[in-house]
Amino acid sequence: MLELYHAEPASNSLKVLLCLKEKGVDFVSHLINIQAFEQHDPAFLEINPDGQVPVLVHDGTVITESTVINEYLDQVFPSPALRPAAALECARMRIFTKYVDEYFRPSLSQIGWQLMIHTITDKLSPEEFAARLARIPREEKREKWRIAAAQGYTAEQMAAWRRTLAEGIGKMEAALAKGPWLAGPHYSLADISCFAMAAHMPARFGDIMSDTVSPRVMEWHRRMRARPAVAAALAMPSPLKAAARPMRQ
Ligand SMILES: N[C@@H](CCC(=O)N[C@@H](CS)C(=O)NCC(=O)O)C(=O)O
Repeated sequence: MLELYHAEPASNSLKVLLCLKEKGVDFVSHLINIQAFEQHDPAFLEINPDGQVPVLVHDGTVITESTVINEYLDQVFPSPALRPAAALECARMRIFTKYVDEYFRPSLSQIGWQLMIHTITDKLSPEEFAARLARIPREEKREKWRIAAAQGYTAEQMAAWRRTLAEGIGKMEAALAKGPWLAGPHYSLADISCFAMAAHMPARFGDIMSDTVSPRVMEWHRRMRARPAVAAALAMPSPLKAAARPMRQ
């Protein structure tokens, strides 16, 4: 049996949902509401002591890290293949998934955190917030929550993270000049990783991703959204949409 603990269909959770939907395998979905801090509940920490989603549980065995989960799924459910058979194309795929994990996703996450954290913390008293912070197992996550909720990040930090996003979109634009998909001729985990991060960027970062600045990426984005698996993943339940709280700019 496959079970996925995930948040709304965005970022790392969307990455694994896209892979599962592409494979067409059945799984039990456990929606973890990050806005309600459910990822730090003791019952969830027993599954993943890092207090993060997504988490795959396959026949009782826990697998963490979205990129690793997707490679695992591709090995266990080989059809349709999402890792190119050719060595060079597979290397290009991994360069994208590594770039997303090391640079693109952390930058997007820091910016997103700054913009949305007050929609969460405004509902809590300082004491309640301190109690929430104390439950976060990872030091760097505790710091991220604490700084964003208190003084916020500096304009220089925000600008540097935005530059990384622009750099990533630039890398995608360059790759799509050479082939229909990011790693080359075949749809792969590179497309899945990048789309999971860029899915909502045209609406929120129009200066970085638009028909004017990144026409090939936008055309790819439309092709991605037209895939039934992508539409199905994006249609998964979302506590954020349900709450429909505006982000602070
Ligand atoms: N490297 C991990 C990162 C996981 C991660 O940061 N997940 C976020 C959601 S996209 C999360 O659980 N955040 C809540 C928290 O850390 O409190 C992966 O790729 O799976």
